[in-house]
Amino acid sequence: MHPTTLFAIDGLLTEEEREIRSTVRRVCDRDLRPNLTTWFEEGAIPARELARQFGALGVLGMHLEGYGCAGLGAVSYGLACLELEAADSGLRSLVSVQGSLAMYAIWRYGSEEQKNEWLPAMAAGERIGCFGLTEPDFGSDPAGMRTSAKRDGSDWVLNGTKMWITNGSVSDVAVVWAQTDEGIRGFLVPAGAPGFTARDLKHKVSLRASVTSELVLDGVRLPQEAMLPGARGLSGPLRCLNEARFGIVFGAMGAALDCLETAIAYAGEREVFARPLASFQLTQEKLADMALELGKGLLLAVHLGRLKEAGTITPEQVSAGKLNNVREALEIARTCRTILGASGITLEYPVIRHAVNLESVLTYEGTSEIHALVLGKALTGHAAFA
Ligand code: TGC
Ligand code: FAD
Repeated sequence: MHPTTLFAIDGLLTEEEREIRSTVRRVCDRDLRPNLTTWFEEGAIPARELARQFGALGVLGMHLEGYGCAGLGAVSYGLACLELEAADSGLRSLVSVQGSLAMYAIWRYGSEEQKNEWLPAMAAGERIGCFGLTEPDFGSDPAGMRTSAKRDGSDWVLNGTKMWITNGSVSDVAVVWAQTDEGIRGFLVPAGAPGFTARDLKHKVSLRASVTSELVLDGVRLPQEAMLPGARGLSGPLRCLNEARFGIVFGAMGAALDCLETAIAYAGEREVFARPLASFQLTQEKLADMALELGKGLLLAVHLGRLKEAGTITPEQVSAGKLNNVREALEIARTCRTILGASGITLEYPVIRHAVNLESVLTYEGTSEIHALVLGKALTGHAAFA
């Protein structure tokens, strides 16, 4: 029995949602899976080519309405994230940052001119965007950011450094959040703006099939029209994070599912003490526990997707999904790794790659500790962040 059959997940999906899932899976199998080991080992991906491919597939900003976006439901978007992350978290990252962070920020807060200039080309994957919130000294606490934007006549002048920025050096536009005398505001910084540089971060052990960069803004002069008019204060970027965190609720389960499928197949073929590994009680208990966590995580993901489609989902519910599903996916990846024994430490199987990728997923988009504190605040009424 396939692990998802146990919970009859497919019965919760519409025919269109199942079709979208199959289409994304087919493209992953045909075009992405054969290259994953090389991209991971070399720590390099053909980001432009992938963006165009994802654009043609229709997954970039697929949950947004208008401006060349498909306007599909949250569960469809989640299932696309699940299939992409079943291939590699880095590929889901490329798509989430483009659609849920950069495009969403422009879609939600941008002027009509900004939307028309950027969104259709970004949906097609012809232009890439990134989202610069984190700084070297301010990750979990973005309210303290030092990047500043100061008025100079009718222009703005930006100074500061953003760190750990996915898609940074391959982007045509960076959504940069900065302190102004009217609070935190968002700016669209085009690649090539004088004073703006992006440098890739090397020596990553996790999320190697993803571009991660430092952005430096050294007196970057921008016109008033570069500011996102609709975003004021920290809630601007945090609302974008809710979108990307939602995709991760599904995505993490994709990585977990790929690990579990691999471990079940391996345990069926591998003989130890003259019997298939799958026939031992300890192995079966591991598999049963993992199937339970996977099923519960998928049910939670679909439930949150339906709440999002109904427009009633809350940030705390997204935090609950991100915290639970990434934590459990990482646990599943580590346990599957034990089932594969020594083979589990090689890239011949996807399990160790998913496990090390999930370490990043546990940290970005709000660490597990931050999401626990969000839930703690909701449960007790006391904020324990500071
Ligand atoms: P706090 O005072 O609680 O809130 C400030 C304002 O923001 C509002 N707010 C939210 N709004 C929408 N959604 C949310 N999730 C929100 N959380 C808070 C809040 O109501 C308030 O609004 P207003 O109108 O009263 O001003 O803020 P705080 O400074 O105490 O911080 C709260 C905390 C710690 C939860 C927040 O700072 C946080 O979430 N920190 C984690 C930072 C984070 O997640 N960074 C991610 C960077 S992007 C990234 O990692 C991309 S990786 C992508 C990839 O490669 O896939
Ligand atoms: P810190 O905030 O320094 O946290 C260190 C530790 O302290 C963590 O365990 C944390 O949970 C804990 N901690 C912090 N505050 C508290 C507290 N109040 N109570 C208890 N424990 C606490 N950012 C972007 O803006 N855009 C991107 O595209 C992006 N992409 C990323 C890609 C990758 C591969 C990675 C790894 C990160 C990316 N990030 C991005 C940054 C990511 O969002 C931050 O790393 C994350 O928010 C945590 O910040 P930090 O690394 O500075 O850790």
